[in-house]
Amino acid sequence: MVEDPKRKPLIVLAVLLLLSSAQAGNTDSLSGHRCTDFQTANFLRGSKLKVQFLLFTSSSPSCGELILADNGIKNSSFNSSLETKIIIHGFRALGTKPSWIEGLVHAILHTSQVNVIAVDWVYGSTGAYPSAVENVTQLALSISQVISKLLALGVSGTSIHIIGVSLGAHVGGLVGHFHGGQLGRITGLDPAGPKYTRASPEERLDPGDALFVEAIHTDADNFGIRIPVGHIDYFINGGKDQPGCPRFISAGLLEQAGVSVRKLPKEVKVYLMTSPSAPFCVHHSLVEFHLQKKRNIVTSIEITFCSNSTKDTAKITIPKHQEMGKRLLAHRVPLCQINSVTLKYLSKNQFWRKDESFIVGKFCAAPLPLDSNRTMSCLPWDLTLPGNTDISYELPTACA
Ligand SMILES: *[C@@H]1O[C@H](CO)[C@@H](O)[C@H](O)[C@H]1NC(C)=O
Ligand SMILES: *[C@@H]1O[C@H](CO)[C@@H](O)[C@H](O)[C@H]1NC(C)=O
Ligand SMILES: *[C@@H]1O[C@H](CO)[C@@H](O)[C@H](O)[C@H]1NC(C)=O
Ligand SMILES: *[C@@H]1O[C@H](CO)[C@@H](O)[C@H](O)[C@H]1NC(C)=O
Ligand SMILES: CC(=O)N[C@H]1CO[C@H](CO)[C@@H](O)[C@@H]1O
Repeated sequence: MVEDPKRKPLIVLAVLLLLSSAQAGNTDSLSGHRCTDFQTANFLRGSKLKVQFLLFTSSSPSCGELILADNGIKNSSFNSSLETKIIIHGFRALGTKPSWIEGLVHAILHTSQVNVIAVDWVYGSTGAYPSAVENVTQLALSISQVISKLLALGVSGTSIHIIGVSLGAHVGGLVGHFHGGQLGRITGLDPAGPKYTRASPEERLDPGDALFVEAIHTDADNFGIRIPVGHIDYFINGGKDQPGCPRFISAGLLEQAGVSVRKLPKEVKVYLMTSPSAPFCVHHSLVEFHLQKKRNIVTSIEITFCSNSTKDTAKITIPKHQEMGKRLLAHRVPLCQINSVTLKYLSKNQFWRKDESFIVGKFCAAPLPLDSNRTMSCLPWDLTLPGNTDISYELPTACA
């Protein structure tokens, strides 16, 4: 191979950079081990996968402990009686460390006593998106090997939670697949769309990859996948562009999104909403309407939650030939402060086609996140809703 002389200075510079970053590692005073940071692959894109596993614990949340192959985990601060969260980043066009890693690690360690392992595959993830995708299988195998070592130490599979961002979400799916879908939980944060929307479930994140799989979609109109891939899929603000958006969803939210592994919901799409200004959070309830009789046209029902000072509305759409429709309703006060619900059947009376003048059915609601065994509360009778008329019911809930 003929070496391009113009590339030499670049390579020398890259080696110098690598050396200097290796020496820049500071030592953590608590545990005495050297802190390791993510690699930077600007000049050597696509060369080799070079995966690094960095362990973070609550005693040193800012100091990554490099887990070396072989005996690395045994001789580290890894605590096998705690749960383990494995963070996998996605495509890094410029080969740089993801800016959100530190924030996410800190947020997780702030709320819970766990082992956090950040997977650095910056090298394999640079350059062109398709070549990053080509590295995914090998990366997933490396991560699986580390997990197998954890399992050999007596760690239970259910205590492992993979958090994968974008392309990393599908890597998490593959890892879960390699472990027979028996790992505890996979959270896909904005699972990548390109090359995955039409992939088979084996190739992408799907509900079979762990006991509980959830996905949070925030960019479904661009790089994110549009199809549901988990047991629960949250489509934040419709899943596309975010209002005045915080760049990342806080691990607090992740914890709260937890739904019991014991009683898995069927695959649900949840459209999650945030308010455009801090503190971003609103309260959410799942609202459902069950028709007494299926209809051969689409049925739309407007639901409004009223408190003393607020009114918040969502529209339930029941597809034709189906019995039930559900929707996420975002409300500004907790459900216990909602004192009535107004239902309005939006009938489309057109002179050439007369819609039925009323529908009969049942209304149910539950605050989110669902508790382990929280079931929906339903209004205890069949409701008759005339077309385009507000019908209000008291909700006898009170704050505990
Ligand atoms: C174990 O870790 C300690 C401190 O991090 C280090 O000094 C020691 O050499 C390691 N032992 C082995 C066998 O790797
Ligand atoms: C591991 O975590 C458990 C539970 O928090 C704790 O009781 C124990 O002391 C930890 N072990 C070590 C070696 O830090
Ligand atoms: C709503 O108004 C009623 C009547 O004024 C009052 O009794 C109740 O405490 C208010 N509820 C809240 C949550 O403010
Ligand atoms: C949830 O289920 C457990 C055991 O199945 C039961 O003891 C508990 O009371 C239930 N909690 C609620 C809120 O229903
Ligand atoms: C380890 C490995 O498979 N690396 C590959 C990542 O993708 C680039 C681009 O396709 C390849 O050149 C590497 O060999």
